[in-house]
Amino acid sequence: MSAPVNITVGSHLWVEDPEVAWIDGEVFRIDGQEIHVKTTNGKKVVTDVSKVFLRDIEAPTVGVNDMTKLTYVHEPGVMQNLATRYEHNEIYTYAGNILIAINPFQNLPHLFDTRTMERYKGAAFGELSPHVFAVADVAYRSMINEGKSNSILVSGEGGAGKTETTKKLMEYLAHLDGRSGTEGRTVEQVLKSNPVLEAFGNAKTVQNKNSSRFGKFVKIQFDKSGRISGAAIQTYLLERSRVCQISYPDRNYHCFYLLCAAPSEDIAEYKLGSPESFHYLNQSNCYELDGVNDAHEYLATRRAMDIVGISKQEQEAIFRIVAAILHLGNIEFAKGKEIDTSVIKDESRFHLNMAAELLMCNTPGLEDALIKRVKRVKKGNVEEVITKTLDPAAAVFSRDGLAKTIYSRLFDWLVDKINNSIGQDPNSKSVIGLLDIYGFESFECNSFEQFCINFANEKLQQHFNQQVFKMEQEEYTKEEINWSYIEFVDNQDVLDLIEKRGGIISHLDDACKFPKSTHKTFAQELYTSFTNHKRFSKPKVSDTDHTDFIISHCVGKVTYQADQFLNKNKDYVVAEHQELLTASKFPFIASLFPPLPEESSKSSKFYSIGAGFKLQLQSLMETLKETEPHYIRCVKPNNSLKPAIFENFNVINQLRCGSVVDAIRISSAGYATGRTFYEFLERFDFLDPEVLKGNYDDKVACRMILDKMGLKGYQIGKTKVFLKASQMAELDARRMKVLGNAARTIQRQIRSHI
Ligand code: AOV
Ligand code: MG
Repeated sequence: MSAPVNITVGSHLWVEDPEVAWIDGEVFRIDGQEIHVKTTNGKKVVTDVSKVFLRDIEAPTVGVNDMTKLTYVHEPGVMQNLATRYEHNEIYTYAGNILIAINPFQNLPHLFDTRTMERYKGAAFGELSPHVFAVADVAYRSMINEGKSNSILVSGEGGAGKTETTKKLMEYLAHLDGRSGTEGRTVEQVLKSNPVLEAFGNAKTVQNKNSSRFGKFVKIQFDKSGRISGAAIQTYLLERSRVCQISYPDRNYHCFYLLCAAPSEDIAEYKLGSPESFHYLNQSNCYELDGVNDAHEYLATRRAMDIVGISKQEQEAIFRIVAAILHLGNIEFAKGKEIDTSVIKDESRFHLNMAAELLMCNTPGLEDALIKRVKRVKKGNVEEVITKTLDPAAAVFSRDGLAKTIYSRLFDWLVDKINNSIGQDPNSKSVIGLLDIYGFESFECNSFEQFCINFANEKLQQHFNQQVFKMEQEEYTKEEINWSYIEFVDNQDVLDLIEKRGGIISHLDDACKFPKSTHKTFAQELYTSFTNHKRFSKPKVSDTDHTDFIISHCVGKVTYQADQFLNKNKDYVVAEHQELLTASKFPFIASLFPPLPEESSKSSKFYSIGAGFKLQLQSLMETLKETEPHYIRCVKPNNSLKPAIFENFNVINQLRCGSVVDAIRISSAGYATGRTFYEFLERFDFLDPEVLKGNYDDKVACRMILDKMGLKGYQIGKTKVFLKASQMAELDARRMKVLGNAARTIQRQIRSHI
């Protein structure tokens, strides 16, 4: 095969480059399959014809704001376009209906001020520069006009800007509501729920100094007049291990540091010291965040709590618990006199007392709950109670378990409280859902948390694929319109590997239920079950003790360490901990641990976190399927988290994972809307008086209207009319014009009657 006819000597091309990913150059020789290119950085490259892409030399120097308008849709073209725009601080670009948002890593206030919001209000999509506000506006209009719930799904890797983007969306929707102060209380509460949840659910990670460690789906409800009338926040799987275990350069949850920077009376009351003095914080010697004043944030969080309806008394209770957890973490254990037992070290008795005092449970009770386990053994008809003392390692495990349980109950309480306080509107039929989950993560050490986070991202990616590629193309086939199929990377196989019966979660649950299982037997099970699975592999290490496994995610390979999987998948509260906290004299704590039914209180029952998470995600996907989705794809331009640095390889990888180039291809080739003949006529029949007069077949009538409007390139399927976005916009504009004229005529008639 020789070079395609459209490549000749003198053609401008993109060729692969080890430093900048893609570089442009000019062809100076063609030898059959071989293309010789002189690149702009002075190199001469010989490459295969299948590896080059044509470059549009007439492309605008400032880039295009919708990449479906690119002359050639391919990876280097898309990369170049985004890079050029980013250089000009144009962080938003459309890929058809999808918004690509590149993290600016700097404040661009003019981009988000009230004036800008006003400009986007009601503006036709695509009329103004690409923006999150435009996406929110489309979702809002579509909800109002079509009476259908909409959702905006924000995705991207850790630190790409999802949470910030979601906040901008909320601010815009709040702006559309137009009320403030006491009149706009619900709106204020929805907005202020963010800082409260972030204080307790966000933390610094390698990727992001304000990383969300929980997923969040906020349903904002609107009343008939289009005003915000309620909201419901659903959260997903908070990372619990962080409460007890962190390593440099991470931090624990923000609230711990905020409390350590509280006014002196609070510090004195809770007997706190600097973060350095607490084990749960000093495992990483990162304490401060650049540009963040914890003392200031503490007060700001308190104010936000006031607004979301958390009373002063409840706030005291919350921070008292946070303090108790810090003291709990400082309780240390030494070997006891008897073999395999432990005692609390004398020097940490102060913290034991403080933790007991703050949790309002008696000190010996707390001590026992930490180091003793009671077993009931049946001997014939007699039940014997055996008390066993834990060894120091098990006691530490028990202490950390208690801290994590308390913290996660506290977090759930906060979410419930905020939901109750904002309130849900039972009459609302119009909802905009905003999804902001944790982004894909691949660290040096990846454990069960990363497994769940990445699983959630795969689910979301599948939803995107289904909406953008599968369903759309299936519809074209069904309607028998002319169409050449666009391939995309389906991730169904990764999801099967993780969540199907017989998949990783099933194996994990089996291992958790079977007392003799260890992480080694679990890993072995995985190795034998998935030997030939395309998405699964075992690292090549000679060490037989190794229990790592690799999943080939859509973002690339992630190596997971299996050693904590079993522990972390078990969601149970140790019976002794439950008893201790249920009996607390502190009503707030006792309410977090309501007594269990008699049966289950005796044993520490196991619930699978993995299986629970899977169900939560399934239900989220069901909810999303009922909505009209809008997608925002956040991109992290560099790993140094600095402005104005655009790392080509980094960006390309994110574009690949998000199937961005394919999505542009399908939007440029595909149709934005497919409406049934009936729906189409209902909306547009009056554009052609001829149609109104005659008794035409629906299909014929649709064609008559489209021809009369002079539209070309539309397609008529078996039951639907397919239009490009610009054609739909054109028809709508005509419709509004005709309707506007009609309204003016009526007004004139009314006036002349008065
Ligand atoms: P994420 O939500 O996608 O990560 P964030 O929304 O927290 O990422 O953004 C990370 C950081 O990038 C923020 O703290 C800001 O410093 C900066 N940033 C993002 N968007 C903007 C913007 N529009 N303007 C200015 N700065 C921005 V994670 O939660 O880690 O997946 O789990
Ligand atoms: Mg986030």
